[in-house]
Amino acid sequence: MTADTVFANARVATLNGKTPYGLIDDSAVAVVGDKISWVGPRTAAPAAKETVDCEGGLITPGLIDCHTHLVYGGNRAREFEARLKGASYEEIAKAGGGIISTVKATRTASEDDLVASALIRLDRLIAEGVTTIEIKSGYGLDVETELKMLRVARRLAGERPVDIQTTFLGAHAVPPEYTGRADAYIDHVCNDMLPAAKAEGLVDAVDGFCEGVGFSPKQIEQVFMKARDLDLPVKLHAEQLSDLGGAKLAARYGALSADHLEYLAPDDVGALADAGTVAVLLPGAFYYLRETKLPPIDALRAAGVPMAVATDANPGTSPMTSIILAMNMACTLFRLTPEEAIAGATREAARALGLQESHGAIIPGKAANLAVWRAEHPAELAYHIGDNLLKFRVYKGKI
Ligand code: DI6
Ligand code: FE
Repeated sequence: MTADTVFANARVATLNGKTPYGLIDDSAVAVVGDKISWVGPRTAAPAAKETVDCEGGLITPGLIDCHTHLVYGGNRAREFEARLKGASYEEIAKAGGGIISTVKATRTASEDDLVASALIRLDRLIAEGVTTIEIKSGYGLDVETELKMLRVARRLAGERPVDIQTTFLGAHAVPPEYTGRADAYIDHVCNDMLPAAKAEGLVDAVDGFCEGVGFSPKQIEQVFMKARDLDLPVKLHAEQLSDLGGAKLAARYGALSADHLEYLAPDDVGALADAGTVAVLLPGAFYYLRETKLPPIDALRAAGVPMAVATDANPGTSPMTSIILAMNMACTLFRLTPEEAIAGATREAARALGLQESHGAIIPGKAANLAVWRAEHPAELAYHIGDNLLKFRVYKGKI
């Protein structure tokens, strides 16, 4: 069959999971409609209506940022100052700052304001070859604002050529009007907020913050049970600042992912492996909080837990909009190999979103979302600091 477009004169890192990077030298990728139809040696490429010369560049799957809080009002530069003067993230949260200060700014922002500020951040990710991004709610913490955030996130997909997955994070923090009544707030999340978001068709997955400054495993389990009733997959911010056993709970509910995991006990790694839950590593937050406890990478690797890498783009703990820097930090700070870091922002990130059948690798039948780089070897993508080697991006078959 004649292809619509062949991207030729390239080295292709298919990330097919079979050989290192799934690398094919002197190769081409063919596209029909919005799907990849063929990949292989250039000389065997099918006929095409159009051929694009990649000038010897490197083709990878379009990058996937599988954990972000991209939609929010305001910023937390003053909190950054306070932390540099010695206040801890948890102290600031307990004093009503932190997440709650972003909640206040997000509640007062209009939908258009939130779209405009998120687009600036989204454009930075797109400029680095990102073609799929997950965006969480969690700075509304009331029905109206949680729905507003999710609507804004969905609207972004109409503003730019990018796939957006939305995650409901009502259980992110206790809002001021529920101070001292966390259980009552969780009831509100389960009985009102999540059903309303689901009814509007705004939810692809359900997340929570299982932490001393967030919610207990028992409270998170209420939310997970509700998600199960509503037939929604779950994921969890687990073991970021302390070990409450969140990852085990997530695994018990067959979570798509458990995220952060700095304080994960090596004994709990097996539960993630058995459940097929992806470990999403967020080195930007580790760096920004000057954390010193490393996630148990060797144990995760040895158990065969899939590892994804994401920005955690958020105003408090990771004001970062570079997936390339996240891949670099995953190598320098967490000692991932460049191959693991790149798989972490493509194939394994797709798995963390439940999109492994359709996204994250250059395999016929998958979405024709590609990134073409001014690079000879994929390790170059994780090697630079502050350099962006992107030549161009292909989304649904189109440059
Ligand atoms: N963990 C994080 O790193 C972000 N949320 C979470 O549960 C931080 C959110 C914030 O501080 O605004
Ligand atoms: Fe997060």
